[in-house]
Amino acid sequence: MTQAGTQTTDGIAGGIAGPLEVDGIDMSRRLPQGVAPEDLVDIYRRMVLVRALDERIWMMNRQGKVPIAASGQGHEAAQMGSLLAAEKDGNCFFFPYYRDLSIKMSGLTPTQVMLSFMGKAGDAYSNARQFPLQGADLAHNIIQLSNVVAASLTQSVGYALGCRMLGDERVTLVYFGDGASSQGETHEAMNFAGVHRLPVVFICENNGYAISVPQRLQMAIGDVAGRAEGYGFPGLVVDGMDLLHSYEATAEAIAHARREGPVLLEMKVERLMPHTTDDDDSRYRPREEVEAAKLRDPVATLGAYLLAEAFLTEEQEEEIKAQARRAVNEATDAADATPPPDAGEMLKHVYAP
Ligand SMILES: Cc1ncc(C[n+]2csc(CCOP(=O)(O)OP(=O)(O)O)c2C)c(N)n1
Repeated sequence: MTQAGTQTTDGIAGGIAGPLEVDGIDMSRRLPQGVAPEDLVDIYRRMVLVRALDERIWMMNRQGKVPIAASGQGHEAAQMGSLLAAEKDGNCFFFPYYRDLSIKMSGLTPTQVMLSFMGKAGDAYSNARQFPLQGADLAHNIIQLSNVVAASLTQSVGYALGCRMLGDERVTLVYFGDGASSQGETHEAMNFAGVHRLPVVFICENNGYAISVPQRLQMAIGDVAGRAEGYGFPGLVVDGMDLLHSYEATAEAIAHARREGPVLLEMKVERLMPHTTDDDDSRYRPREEVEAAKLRDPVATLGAYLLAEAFLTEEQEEEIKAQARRAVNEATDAADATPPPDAGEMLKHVYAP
């Protein structure tokens, strides 16, 4: 793959990489080893469902039924590509952040997602005690204790150290934004992980904004990946709008992390929506910029690729979208009809009985 300005085909060395290319060939147009067309169709199906849910959640916020949500629209290829790599590896643990619906969907039904966003009884993460989908889904190796920016980085490094002490070969994947990469806790986490060569893949989903603050006002460098050098491990820039780039980079990073220690992947993505449902991005983001970003929509890009490669017919693609619409409608109705948690349960797990 890539390395410190040079490109090699035998794994990660150290430093900053350019776009993921091998001998000048754009890897996004070549099926990676171990990935079958059916894998990509399955991932596309999941991406379409996540997008449909994300859009519905936003709509339900406008109807007053979802208190707050952070959309993952534009981040799906980075999230799904990394998830596919982790699923194929089979021994990974996830510390996602609030924008990572694709990661959390790996263990949830659409109805469970809607229950959580609508604050209803049965929310699998915290039974509606917390921000939607915050807490833990240990059955699917996922922890996101809060949305305190960068807090999960130190937790993830501690988790990775614990795995090492227990002799478990598990690799920890921790996800965060570009803004989080400027936080002090990120420094502590990366420094500690670098010193102890811990098996952690740091995945920065760089959408260029921390709420309304553009990247140039939060750091004096162009690539977050460059920070890795200061901690003594490789940092790679990845086209996070491209599923195959994201998959390949993460697959190599997981192998490297298990063998030699941490890797920082900076997945360059686009935030297609405002920061959260509470935000009005027209106050700080030119509309032309958002429109241009939408032309690079990662879900549409993957769909077009699958059609062009004849991995999918137009009828099958239509059916995938129709299935997603049905699933989201059913999930919305089911969650809407579910009561909130029993008020008498509010203090459960908070105070000792
Ligand atoms: C420690 C802390 N400071 C501030 C906030 C408020 N806050 C929530 S999200 C956010 C921006 C984070 O931006 P970034 O890390 O780039 O992720 P993005 O939301 O763009 O995906 C901020 C400042 C917070 N949640 N935690």
